[in-house]
Amino acid sequence: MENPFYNLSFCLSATALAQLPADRGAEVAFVGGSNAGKSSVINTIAARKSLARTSKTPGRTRAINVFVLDEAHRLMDLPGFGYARVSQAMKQQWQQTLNRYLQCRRSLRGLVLVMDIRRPMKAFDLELLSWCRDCAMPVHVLLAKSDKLSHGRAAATLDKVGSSLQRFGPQASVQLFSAPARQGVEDARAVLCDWLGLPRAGPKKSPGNKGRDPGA
Ligand SMILES: Nc1nc2c(ncn2[C@@H]2O[C@H](COP(=O)(O)OP(=O)(O)O)[C@@H](O)[C@H]2O)c(=O)[nH]1
Ligand SMILES: [Mg+2]
Repeated sequence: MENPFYNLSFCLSATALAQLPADRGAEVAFVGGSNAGKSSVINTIAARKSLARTSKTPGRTRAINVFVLDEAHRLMDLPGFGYARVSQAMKQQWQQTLNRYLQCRRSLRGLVLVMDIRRPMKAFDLELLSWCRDCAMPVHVLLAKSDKLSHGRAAATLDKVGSSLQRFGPQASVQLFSAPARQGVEDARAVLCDWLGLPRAGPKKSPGNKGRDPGA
């Protein structure tokens, strides 16, 4: 079946919430530390090379990049947290913008939390997971760059993160992901399709998933 995300297109870069598209339909937000691999995940899910810009320099993105499938379905690439080389005041302003986005956006259906598999569950990640638990927001963790570890170490990290996720509620799940190896792409698409209310493409089984059955 056709990949429903192939038709994603860049819509706009918002530096303030007022610039976002009208709060209607359904959207999924991608969050995570700078350089974790968010843009690469979006490109891989869309099967497009440079839809979202990928960077070797952490902290470049200072805007919410909005990608649209159609009027009612969007993916939001949120600015990286953590290492952005900006002033303290600007960081605080961003934090407020993001908090407001997370708290007020009614079309937000779930968060994809991207972590570099070599540095998972940082302070920011834990904070976000707690927030998701407290407001019952679905969150799907991608342990990105899984190709950077051996299969054994990647599997062990998946198990470990899967167990730690249990205290963050039943709406939290995790899988491995690699952009160059195309690992976990179908599983990630299936989660997005479920959240966005789109028909799924591709196979239904998902051996790499822990904590949530996307077939349920
Ligand atoms: N080996 C490997 N490198 C990756 C992967 N995903 C991203 N990268 C690299 O990590 C860096 C940051 O990726 P990017 O997608 O820009 O991260 P973002 O800041 O979270 O959007 C870039 O140099 C990417 O090429 C992956 O799955 N495997
Ligand atoms: Mg990026």
